[in-house]
Amino acid sequence: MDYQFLKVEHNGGITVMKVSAPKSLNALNSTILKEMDDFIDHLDKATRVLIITGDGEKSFVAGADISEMAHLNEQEGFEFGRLGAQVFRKIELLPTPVIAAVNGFALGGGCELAMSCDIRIASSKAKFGQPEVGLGIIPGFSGTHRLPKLIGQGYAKEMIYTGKVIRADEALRIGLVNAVYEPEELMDKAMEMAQLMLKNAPVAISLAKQSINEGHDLDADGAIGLENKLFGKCFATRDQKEGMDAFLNKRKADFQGE
Ligand code: CO8
Repeated sequence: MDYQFLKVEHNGGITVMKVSAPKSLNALNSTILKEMDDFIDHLDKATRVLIITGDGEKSFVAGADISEMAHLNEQEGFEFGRLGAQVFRKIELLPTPVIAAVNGFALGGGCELAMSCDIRIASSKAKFGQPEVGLGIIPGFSGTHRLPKLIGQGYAKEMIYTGKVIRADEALRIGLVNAVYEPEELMDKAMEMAQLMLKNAPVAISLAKQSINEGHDLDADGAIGLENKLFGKCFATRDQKEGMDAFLNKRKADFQGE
């Protein structure tokens, strides 16, 4: 399907989705959020890794669209927030791994989009922040939930209360991103990481993702029990038979994702 604000490319099992609204530095309006929702719902079955990035050289996503939010009332604000939060939750729950390649501004809803992905890597020019309180609102696409989970309450509260914008090296230091690369290297590095994932068993990666995501919200016994159940499930897959047979016979595994 063709989208007005998303550019989608498929490359082997890797799909790249670029947010593309150059006039507003890729700020998210409700049309873009609905397009993303549709894109996630219809994600090509052949996709084994999704990379999300921003179009252009300056911005990943410069937040939710302030011109759209400016005149919302309480109910409309609630609904706009819910739309973004639901789309980002769908991204988080995708069975495939999702890499955010943060190529520039990741502010407000942009930082929240990156946080709904499994892994964030950034260009040295990227800038991160949750500047919402400066606009009289709070992070509304699940930033108050995900930021403290990722970087701890102290740093999250500092970022959210001050609204300050931090550089990529600071984002690396506090664990908001995994790695920082020169801007021209960023997409190659994202593809390289995706290629490493493609070598492995897709169902096992999905189950590992489920175990990490769901286990995080459980107590120790619950999380260990969940992992145990999902570990058992691996033995019902062909990929487990294939992976172990390949190892024992000193050949390369040919995983089918079954
Ligand atoms: N929304 C709408 N338009 C935007 C946005 C945005 N978030 N960001 C940039 N733009 C527009 C600018 O208005 C400008 O448009 P125009 O050319 O028509 O004047 C164009 O993009 C280029 O921007 P600048 O000229 O400002 O470019 P600079 O390089 O000078 O500055 C910045 C870049 C620093 C990124 C600056 O544009 C900026 O501060 N943008 C706003 C960043 C921001 O505050 N983001 C958070 C928004 S709030 C949010 O995301 C809340 C999420 C939860 C919502 C819950 C809903 C209830």
